[in-house]
Amino acid sequence: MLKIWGRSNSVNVEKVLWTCEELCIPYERVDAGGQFGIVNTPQYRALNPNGLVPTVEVDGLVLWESNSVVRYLTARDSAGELWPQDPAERAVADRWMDWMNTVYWPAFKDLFWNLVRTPLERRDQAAIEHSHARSSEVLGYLDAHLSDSDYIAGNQLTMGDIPMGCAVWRWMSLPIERPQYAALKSWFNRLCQRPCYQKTVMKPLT
Ligand SMILES: N[C@@H](CCC(=O)N[C@@H](CS)C(=O)NCC(=O)O)C(=O)O
Repeated sequence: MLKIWGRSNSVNVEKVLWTCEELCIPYERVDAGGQFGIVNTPQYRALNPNGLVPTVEVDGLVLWESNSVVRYLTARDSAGELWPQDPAERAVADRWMDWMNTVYWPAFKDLFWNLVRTPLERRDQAAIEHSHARSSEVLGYLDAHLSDSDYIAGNQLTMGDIPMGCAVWRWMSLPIERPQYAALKSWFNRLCQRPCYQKTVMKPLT
């Protein structure tokens, strides 16, 4: 059975959990990272030298980097559906998956960490404001992209929706002002209809 190490409130772990649920892949999850530790033990580092979550054991492989795990599982079990067969369509999905890790999350993480995981008296107001402004700006790029299609890589859910779907739940749940991004909101509402998204992503922020 697929084994996932990672606390369930990690955005990167959620990507894998949501994918497993969409594909009906049975899994065992072990709490690791954050308050659960484990990630600095020699045994864990032997699996994942980064000491980060998620780490996944499946098919005799040890995988890490959440987007790579999502790509592996969808290519294995969902070619032509969650994993687009068409290289051009797949490139669009890949692009927004990479964009989540390299542009959106770096822009957003200070806002999230300060408002959700930092006591009031220790919050960095300048970092909050900068992160709020920057994440609002870059989400406008995704909103513009979504004005042409129901999902990130066309008119059905693909792996391309998974990383930003996990991230956008956080953006929509924070007590902040949000620009009126109509296409982004409609896409988010579509995700919220999905039982697997409800189960793995739509949780109180911690
Ligand atoms: N690029 C990696 C990033 C992994 C990562 O930063 N994971 C965070 C949780 S979202 C982590 O392990 N933080 C340390 C911890 O939880 O102890 C991926 O996509 O898997």
